[in-house]
Amino acid sequence: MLEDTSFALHPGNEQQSKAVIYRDIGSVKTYRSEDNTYYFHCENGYIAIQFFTNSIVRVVMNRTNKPELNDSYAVVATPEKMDIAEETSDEQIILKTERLEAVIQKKPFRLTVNDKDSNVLLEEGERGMAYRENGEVIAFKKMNDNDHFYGFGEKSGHLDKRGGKYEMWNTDVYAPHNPETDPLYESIPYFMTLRDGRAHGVFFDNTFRTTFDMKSDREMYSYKAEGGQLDYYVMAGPEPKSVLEQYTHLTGRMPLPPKWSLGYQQSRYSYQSETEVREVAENFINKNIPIDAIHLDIHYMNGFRVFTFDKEKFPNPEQLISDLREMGIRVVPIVDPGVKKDAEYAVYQEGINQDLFCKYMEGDVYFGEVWPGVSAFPDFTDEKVRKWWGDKHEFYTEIGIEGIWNDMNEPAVFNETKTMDVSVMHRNDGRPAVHRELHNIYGLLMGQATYDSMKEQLNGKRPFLLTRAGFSGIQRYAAVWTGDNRSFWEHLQMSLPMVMNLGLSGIPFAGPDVGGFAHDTNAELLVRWTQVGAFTPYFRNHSALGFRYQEPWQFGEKYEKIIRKFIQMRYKWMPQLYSLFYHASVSGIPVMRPLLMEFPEDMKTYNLNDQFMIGDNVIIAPVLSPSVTDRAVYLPKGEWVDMETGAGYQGEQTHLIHAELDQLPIFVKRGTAIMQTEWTSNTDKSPKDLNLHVYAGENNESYQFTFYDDDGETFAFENGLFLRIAIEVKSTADAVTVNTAEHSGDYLPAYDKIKVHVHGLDDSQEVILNNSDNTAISLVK
Ligand code: MIG
Repeated sequence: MLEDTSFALHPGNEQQSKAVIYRDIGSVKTYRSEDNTYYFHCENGYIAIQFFTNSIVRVVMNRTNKPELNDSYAVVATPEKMDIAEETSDEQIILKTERLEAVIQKKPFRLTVNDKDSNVLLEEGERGMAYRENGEVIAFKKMNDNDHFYGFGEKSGHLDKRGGKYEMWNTDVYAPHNPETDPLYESIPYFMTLRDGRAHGVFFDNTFRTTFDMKSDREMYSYKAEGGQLDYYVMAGPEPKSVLEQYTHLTGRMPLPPKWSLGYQQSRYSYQSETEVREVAENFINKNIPIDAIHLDIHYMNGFRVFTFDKEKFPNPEQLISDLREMGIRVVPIVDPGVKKDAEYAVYQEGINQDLFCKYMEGDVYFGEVWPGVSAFPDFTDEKVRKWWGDKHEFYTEIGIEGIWNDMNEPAVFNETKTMDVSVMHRNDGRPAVHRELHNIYGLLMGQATYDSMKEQLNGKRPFLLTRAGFSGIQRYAAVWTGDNRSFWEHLQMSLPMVMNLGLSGIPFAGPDVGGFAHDTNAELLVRWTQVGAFTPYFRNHSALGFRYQEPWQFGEKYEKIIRKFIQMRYKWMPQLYSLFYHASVSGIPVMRPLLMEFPEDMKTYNLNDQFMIGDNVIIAPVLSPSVTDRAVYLPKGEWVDMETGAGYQGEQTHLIHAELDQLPIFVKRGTAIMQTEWTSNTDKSPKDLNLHVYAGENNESYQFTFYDDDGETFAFENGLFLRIAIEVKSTADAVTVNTAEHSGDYLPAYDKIKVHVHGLDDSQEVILNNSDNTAISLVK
């Protein structure tokens, strides 16, 4: 109790902070190379430097043995063949690829990584790579005055992570997410440094509890882990976008999600019966509010047993699901990992009889308390268990379910430590290891088990998975929602940098609970949050038991009307958003971007928390505070148009923008274009026409955007059933030219024309449309 009062700051508490003594790796004794890898035997341990691609180099320190290079859960790429130039002298060894160079000083071992022009990316000083006898491994790097840090996955606080200390240990945090609340549910031990317009990345591939200290020392930062190897990758950039491409080359990219998962989703902890779910669905239809999915939280189950339905409240789930499906709505049930200890429950019986649960070394099953009461936990580190768990999902897919929501997969357990006993011994596909080592990948492997099996079961349809916990690579399986936020304006504010940093961490499909999960939301907050949600990659309204319901109509006509407008707006933007999701799936470059991603030269964008971009030409500047109808908007280089008013604004300036409660400031860059359509009540319905909105400029620059579409629900696009149109816009003093020269793919959409709307045309400008000949789609003015 007293810890919550000023007593916590008792003057007697002050302690001299003792400097921790690390053992430095020491000088190089011998070294040799093998393919792309250089092995160094140093005085106090071993180091390997492995060139992965021309622009990615991996560094591994092992205290006692030759580094192990083949046991990552996160990395899916393999090293490429390349030429490495070597220069050696008594003092140093220089290794060069086309895009970067590693300079190794031998006495003691110190590593500098430079780009191809010898600009320093990562540099060691007095301290380098080191460890402690307790197993801790650490890397110290010089911090430049102009370094700004991003990424680190799901963190509270501001966009620029300089000056903070971040821990990776997947944790269920219901307590309010404050600026210093850390860690949260996801562990992405990765960051990007932006320095004077150039970017590089570091991925620390270690599943133990890791800590990134970007705060304690002004000249140095460090990253460390409680155990394992010091194993990290340096990505050369130099643009923020190329860092993302490099990082997702290593850890994989989001598969193209089904279109419906980009639509609006409604959730509640919990809709308690079929009747209630049907009512919610009907309300959306009757009120002309588009919707694509309704989520079922834990009350659908029989006593919270996974893979069951409560027979009284959900007597006919198959009927419910097919009826909703006819209305264009999918049902997404929650699946938690905990399996109730119940001798009469088949899933538990199978788990015990087939030996599938997490156990102690001595053979006892680990039990922990979660919703169903005392429960056992599948050991997802075992191939056999992943298969079993995945197969269990036939229970859902057989009745028409295409989306699953994984919660509590940190794993969360109701006890002091909030998780499983760290001494539980996981099977780990034949290389047993304790939970302390594998905790952070529990959610990732549950995701893998779920996604892979659903993909098999859905006969060619794309599955959708939503997860709370994850590790680097989770984007290969799931979208991420940011857990238990609250209905606070501060949490709306914080959701922007949080989702932007998730995007910078390779996870483009993310979003917060719109409206806030815990606490009672209010009309104004729900409206402003829905405006933001319409543009966050993942768009779901969810709220908690015991608090106000927050479906779009809960605050009366006036607010319902505004909320409807913005959910409909989401659907108008669907062609543009889907194209951006496609781009993210092939490049890793996120849909929702901080401005610094497009304007890395502009320091004003380095910590811009309250604005974001959709793609490379649209800036969203939402109102994020109560009673506010005017806000400052910073517009970077270029000329910008307010989409609603048509007013033009000069870039590299801050403008005061007015936005009533029913308005969301959106700016499009002149000389560019966006693809929209009329809204539909869900993504099943194909739009009749597409609308290409071109914003005339006079800059003589040409703008390119690849529009992408396909059937939205199968993998047929992998066999050529897609439509790709290279759109080119060029504005000069006397003409705006729109060209769709290049079409590819065999997908034939329901629409056959693209209406071109040119905004802000000058009297002296004419519009020239250059249609491609070989297309079923024509451009019309
Ligand atoms: O806190 O399943 O973050 O979205 O509604 C209880 C009940 C466990 C936590 C999730 C939340 C979900 C809730 N769950």
